Formats: sequence, structure tokens, C-alpha cells
Amino acid sequence: MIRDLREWVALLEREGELVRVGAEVDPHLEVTEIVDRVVKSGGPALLFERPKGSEIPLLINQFGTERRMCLAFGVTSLDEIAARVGEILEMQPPEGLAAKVRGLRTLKSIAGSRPRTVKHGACQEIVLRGDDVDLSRLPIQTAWPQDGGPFITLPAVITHDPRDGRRNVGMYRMQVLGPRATAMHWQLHKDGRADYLFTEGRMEVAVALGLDPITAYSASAPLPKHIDELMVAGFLRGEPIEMVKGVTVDVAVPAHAEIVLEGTIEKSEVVDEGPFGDHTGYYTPVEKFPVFNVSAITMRRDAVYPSIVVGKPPQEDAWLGKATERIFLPAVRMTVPEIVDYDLPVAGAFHNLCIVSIKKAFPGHAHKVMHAIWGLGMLSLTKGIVVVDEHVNVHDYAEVMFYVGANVDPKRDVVISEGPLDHLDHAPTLQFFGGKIGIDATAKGPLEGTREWPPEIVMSDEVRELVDRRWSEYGIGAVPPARGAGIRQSSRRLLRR
Ligand SMILES: Cc1cc2nc3c(=O)[nH]c(=O)nc-3n(C[C@H](O)[C@H](O)[C@H](O)COP(=O)(O)O)c2cc1C
Ligand SMILES: [Mn+2]
Repeated sequence: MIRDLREWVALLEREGELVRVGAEVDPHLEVTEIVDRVVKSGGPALLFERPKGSEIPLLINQFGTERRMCLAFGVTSLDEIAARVGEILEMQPPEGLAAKVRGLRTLKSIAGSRPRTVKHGACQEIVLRGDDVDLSRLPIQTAWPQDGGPFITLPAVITHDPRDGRRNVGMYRMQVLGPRATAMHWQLHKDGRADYLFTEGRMEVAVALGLDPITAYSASAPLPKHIDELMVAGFLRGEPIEMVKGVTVDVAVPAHAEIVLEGTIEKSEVVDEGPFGDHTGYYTPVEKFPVFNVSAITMRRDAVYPSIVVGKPPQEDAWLGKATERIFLPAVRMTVPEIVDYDLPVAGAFHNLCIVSIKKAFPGHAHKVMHAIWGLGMLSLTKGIVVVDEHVNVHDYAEVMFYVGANVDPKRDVVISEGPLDHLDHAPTLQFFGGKIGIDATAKGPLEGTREWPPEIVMSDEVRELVDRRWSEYGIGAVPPARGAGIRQSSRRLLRR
């Protein structure tokens, strides 16, 4: 288990996954241009030791490859995490002693996931309050030329629902407005915003910066509102998160965080936020968002500040998204069991496109699944859905394109619907609400198609085996390796369980 950001940095370094940059580099644009090049070439995490204008080093690209994402979770494929989650979701009354023992162990691992309160936290080794609070001490990036200012981009924002006290943790960008204030970018559909809307007057908020990678990831996970992200992080880590009381707010904060911002948000105080170059690949325009007034900054000695750049995909956040895609597959299949697999292409910025394969069993089944996805958690914001048959590899976009071209009668198989859309989607005529497209690229049965559906071309197993056997005789050379690796193969493995 990786306890905190330091252990994570040390692990990355041991694994040859981190480069320390000793040269002075400007968090204003320059870091972005460097990281953009490094991310797009699958390069290492970067620790900028001398960010211009700050004493605090800046860590970026910690999540930027599949390998690092797997290292973060201590797995060899992201589907392993999904399998653990699936085990819990699919828990049946156990039969036999072995199953009972396994069941108890699973239950215990859930029970032991709740955050634990400790008396002292390293995150409070240094405490700055009142006039000593100065956000300009942190190397906060201005990522893109037309950004409205510097933005904190990798925070875990902790709030409580005033109705029942339940905790929520979310990753929401925070534009720096001055030494002691930021905006809080709580988009329309998010849990943090709901906590804010349910609060009358003033709410207390804590923001953790610099966490172990699983806890940082969990802040970005689209969990149902009543589920505490820190409990899920504890489960995924196999160890509960240790929490300590805030020094100026009644909000518990992760004891091992590098940096914590404590403060308050007044219901009525909003400010112009943006523009900001976001994962949509465009600048999101200026909009009103709440103001976060910082009452304290607490830090560890030799704190490290974590950052991330979003922009035109692929960027580092692609891998946070892929982790979510894999980890949530069992939950998706729990609700819609005919789903075999799905893929949210990185180029589709997560909500623009979802490819889903199904075990088709009746006419119109693909339509049923489209509507199910449009009604499912944050997937409901998906703009386009492509449905293929179970044998199609949803991660192989050429294969998917083949079936979209070959199996679709646009007049019959395209579903145009409408519904809620992502807060940041600039394309629809109205913000938040607009069109959806579903493409049914499955083979059509006699009750759907007007004519007989032809067989697909497949070589017989007999001849395949013959050629396998005789390959060396032909003198052609090595057999080309099977296409597609990583996610494709690992998801197949999961499905065979
Ligand atoms: C790098 C990064 C930045 C994000 N920035 C925002 C943001 O500014 N506002 C927002 O509402 N969601 C943002 N998100 C998405 C949320 O973190 C995500 O929807 C999460 O599930 C929110 O938590 P919640 O479901 O508890 O509201 C961001 C995600 C990532 C990975
Ligand atoms: Mn939540």
C-alpha cells in the first residue's frame, strides 16, 4: 500500500518512472508545453524542483501512462481492480465453508475501509492562518494562454451534506482569485455542488493536495452521492485513510496530505470563473461559481504540490478516465447485465462517445441498452453511443468502425434522442440539455431487418490450425503478433472469468 505522495514519488523513482527537473521552469505556460510533449509520448512523471516563483516543488504526469496507473493501484492490469469491486457487487449467500470464509474476508475488507481518525497529522507540520495565508507561495499553474489565471487542478475537495453529514470528495478545479481566495468549479451535476445548494449561509470546506495516488484518483470517481469517496479509497488501498481534524474548520482532512487548504464558502458569494482550457479541448467560457475563502494553509515540511494539465486529448487525465472506465464496469454490468464491455475513447473526452458490446437477445435490445446508459449515473451525460455485438472488441476502434459501416441502415438504426449533457459541452444549442445519438451496429434479427442477414466471413478452425501447424514450412517468417494489447487483452481475461 502506498501511504502518501512521498512513498508514491519514491516508488515512481525506483521504477524509472520519474524525472527530476532541476532547471528553473515557469508554472505559467512553460510547464504545460513540457508536459504536453511528455504525456503524448508516454513519458515519465516530472518533479519540477525549482518552479519559478515558489519554494515548493511541482509534481505532474504522475498518472500519465497505463503502467503508472497500474503501479498506483498495485496491479498488473486495471481489470484486476474491477475484479475486486465485482466480487463485492456480485456477492451471493455463500455455500460451503470456503465460500463463507472468503465472504467474511470480503465483508471485513469493506468494514475496515472507513477512514480512521488520528490525533496528529503530518499535513499540519506547518500551519499558516489569517494574513499568513498566501496561495502565491504554491507553484500553481496557468496552463493555457487564454486561461483566466492560475488554477489548482488536482485537488480533493471535501464537503459534507448538511442534511445528514455525509462526506463527499471531488476533484474540481479552483481558480486563484487572490492570496486567500479561489473559485470553486462545482459543475451542475456534481455532488459538491449539491452539498453547496443544500447549505444555507456558510459551509466549511477542506481541500487536500498531494495524496497517495488511489485517494487522489477516488476524488475523480463518479460515485453515487451517498458513497464516501474516502471509504472507497480505503477499500481500494486495502488500508483506511487516516484523518485529522482541520485547524480552522470542522472538517476532517487526510493526515498524510502534502498541503491542505481550509476555508469557507458563502452561499451567496459567486464570482466570474474562467476561461479555462479544459479536457473538451476548448476554453470553457466565464461563468459564475462560488468563492472559496481560505482560512488556513497547512503543510508538511518539504511539501510537494501536485498538478495536472487538461486540454486537447490525450492528456494525463485520460488515464484517470480509463481507470474509472475499468473499475466501474462491474457496477455497470450489475445494472445492465447484457453489457459485455464498454469503451469511452479518450479522443471523445469521456462523455462524447461510448462504445458498448452486448449479448443481444431480442429485437430492439441495442435501443434498450442505449436508453439504460442514458439513465445511468454520470454515463447519462454521454452524447453518442455505439452498440455492437458481444464478439466485437469495443477497444479496437477499426473493428467497431467496420460494424458501424457494415451493419447500419442509418434510417433504421440511428436513434436520435435528447437529454442532459455535460456542463462543459459547447456544441448543444442550450447549455446542459440537447441531442443524443445512438447507433445500433449489431446484427439485425429477422424481426428487425427487412431481409435475411448474411453470414460473416470467418475461416474454419480446421484450416486455421492447419496453417498454424505448417507455418514454418512456408518460409514467410514470424507470424505477425495478435493486434491490440493492454486493455483489450485484459478485458477479455476478465470476461472469461
Ligand atoms: C483533472 C480533473 C479535473 C476535473 N475538474 C473538474 C471541475 O473543475 N469541475 C467539476 O465539476 N468536475 C471536474 N472533474 C470531474 C470530477 O472530479 C468528477 O466528476 C467527480 O466524480 C466529481 O466528484 P463528485 O461525483 O463527488 O461530485 C475533474 C476531473 C479530473 C480528473
Ligand atoms: Mn461524490
